[in-house]
Amino acid sequence: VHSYEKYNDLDTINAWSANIAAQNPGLVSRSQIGSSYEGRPLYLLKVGKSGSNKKAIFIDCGFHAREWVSPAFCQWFVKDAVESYGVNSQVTNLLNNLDFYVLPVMNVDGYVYTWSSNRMWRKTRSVNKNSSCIGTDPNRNFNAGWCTVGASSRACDDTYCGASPESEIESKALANFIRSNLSSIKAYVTIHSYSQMLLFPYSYSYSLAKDHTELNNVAKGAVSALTALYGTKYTYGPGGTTIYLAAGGSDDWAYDTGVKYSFTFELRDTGRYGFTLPESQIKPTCEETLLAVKYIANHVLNNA
Ligand code: 0X9
Ligand code: ZN
Repeated sequence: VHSYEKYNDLDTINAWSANIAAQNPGLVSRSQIGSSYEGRPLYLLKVGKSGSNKKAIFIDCGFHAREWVSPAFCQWFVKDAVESYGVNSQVTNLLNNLDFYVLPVMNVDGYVYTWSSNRMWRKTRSVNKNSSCIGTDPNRNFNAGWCTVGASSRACDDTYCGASPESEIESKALANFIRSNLSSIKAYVTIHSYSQMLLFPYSYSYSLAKDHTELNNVAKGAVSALTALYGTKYTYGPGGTTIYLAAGGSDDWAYDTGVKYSFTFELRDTGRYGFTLPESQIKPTCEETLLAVKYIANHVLNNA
């Protein structure tokens, strides 16, 4: 049975997404942007009041299979939208004027594998040529300095970049969707854990993004909104200097493809529990993160 304050398995998340779309027809719709390597559907929710020429924000969760609080956030985000629309003026304004595309679990095969076999699995579950090792790191698989730094060309490694950019069917589906909707998508937000950081381009080099000053200011405001709720400390800045150099990430790819407001969240915690964040922390983590995402969304609405 689905709960926003528990970790839900993929079947439960898929049933939830069908349900929340069915129960909120004027606000939420579900489509499929592709299928995973093992043949599972990649469902995408579109959240917003229908209107013409709306700007959109793309949010994904569950790139890395073991980062369970990430899909929990995507579910929480949609719940907050449907419960707050018409009740909270900020949310109502955001949903009247923006569409949010929410991909609750990007790496569905990996997520299922963390439930069935290995809680610490990170990568996809695709078979690699000339290796018995399975999977590619989906966040090393995008065409942004691909496999030049902070990524491995060895299939057995956790940061394997894959045979080529978008070799993974899940990366390709995501990239194709964003390419097809580039005229409306003004922001890209990808949710990971853990480290309590808000990152923006670049991570494939130390070069400053052309929009560095604005992105830094947005990140600063978003982090201060987040911290205001429970005092959770976040650092922010370009990925390369704030966490580490790592090429092939979806954030850098989205930015270089033309999505100016491109951010990676690393949610709680800083290592005490790490990927196995207790369920008791789902609610506070999601509530504080929501404030940061809404801060970014307001900036996009007013500036993009
Ligand atoms: O290494 C990653 O992919 C992310 N950290 S995690 O611990 N969740 O694996 C950070 C991604 C930052 N962005 C890029 N490297 N492009
Ligand atoms: Zn991650």
